[in-house]
Order: sequence, then structure tokens, then C-alpha cells
Amino acid sequence: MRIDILTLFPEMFQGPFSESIIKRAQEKGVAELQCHNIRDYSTNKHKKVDDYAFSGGAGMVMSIEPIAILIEKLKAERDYDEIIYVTPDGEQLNQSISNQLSLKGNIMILCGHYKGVDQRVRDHFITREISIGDYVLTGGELAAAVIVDSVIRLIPGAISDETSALTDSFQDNLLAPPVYTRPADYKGMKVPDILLSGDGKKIEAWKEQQAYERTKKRRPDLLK
Ligand code: 6GU
Repeated sequence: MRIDILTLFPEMFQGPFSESIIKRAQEKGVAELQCHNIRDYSTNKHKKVDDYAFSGGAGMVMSIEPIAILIEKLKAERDYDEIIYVTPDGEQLNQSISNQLSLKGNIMILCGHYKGVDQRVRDHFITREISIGDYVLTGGELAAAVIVDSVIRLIPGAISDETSALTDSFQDNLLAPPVYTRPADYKGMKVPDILLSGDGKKIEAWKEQQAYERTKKRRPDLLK
């Protein structure tokens, strides 16, 4: 899978993309991540990428031209399955959307800043708009990094134990059960006896029960 990120702040991705699973996925060739600085495609002598809104009011709007030039350049190089704009007014990200995206070949993610991008970019180029939740971030970059992280870890080969992504919270609409590791007794804080019993069937039943109880208590909306 290839993901192209269109941003005014490519350096914001260096940290998240150069550690752990996302780093390994790139090294293994499971995923290719490319960041593009929209400012490099400004035709303005001052490299301007935004302007005042025609409707007035506070805040700048990202101009169509540099974004359109960059999107057209990328589209000429390969076909894209999805061109995503990350925005607080998009559909809210969930595990099902991440699963869908993990099956795609090439996707672009456009990050907005200021008051967002000129509506014509959204009307003419964007195929899907995604938010990561009902709160406002400074820009789309952190949201894009969240989407990329949730998608890449689902690609076969990204996680060494391939079954592990399947047992995540949300993958079956249930939260994950509690987990424990050694020591079995830390200063009197004990691991539940059943987990030390060696009875695989009972342990599986306990895990299912715990997952269900936790979901009922914390996220009853998931059980509907
Ligand atoms: Cl995608 N962008 C911004 N700026 N804020 C957000 C968001 C996106 N998703 C939730 N809040």
C-alpha cells in the first residue's frame, strides 16, 4: 500500500512514521509513505498558499492552485483508490473505515489548516472526508497520522503476529479483556487464578466474559 500525504507541515510526520510498527512496515515494503509539502507547489513568488475568505470573517483559507497542481501531478503518476480530506466535519473514523482503507492500493490524504481548504478542492478532487472525533485540532496532520497508524497495522505483514490485529478492541465490536503478565503476585496484587489454571477452554470463556462485561459497562452503545 502507498499513502501520499499532502501537508504544509511534513515534519510533523517524522516522529510517528519513524518508530515501531509503522517504521517496520515501511522497511519491510508493506507500506510506502510519502509526504509532500503543498508550499513547494505554490506559484507565488512568496510561496503563499492561503488567502482571505470571500465570505469575510477571521481566518485564512488554503488556496486551490498549489493543492490542485500537487494532486494532478500525483494522479498522473499512478491511480488513487481514495483521496481523503481530513476535517472535523467529515465522517467519524472507526475500525470499520480503517479496515476498508487497509485493503486499498494507493491513497492520498490532504491535511487542512487555518479555516480549511477552498471548497472547490473538496468538490473536485476529494473522494472521502474523515474526522477523528468531535474536538478541534490545530490542523489535519495529527488526524492523518492517526488514520495512517490505524490502517497500516492492519495490513498483513505489518504486525509479526498476524492474528494480533484481529483480537484488538473494536474488531468484533467488543472492548479487549484485561491482560496480565508475570509476576503472578506483585506485592499482594494477584493475577486472577483462572489465568494460572492452564485450562485453555476456561480461559477463553473468561476472556469473552470479561470483554463483554467491560463493553457493557464502558461502551454499551457498541452492543446494540
Ligand atoms: Cl481531521 N482536523 C482537525 N483540524 N481537527 C479535527 C479533526 C481533523 N478530526 C477531529 N478534529
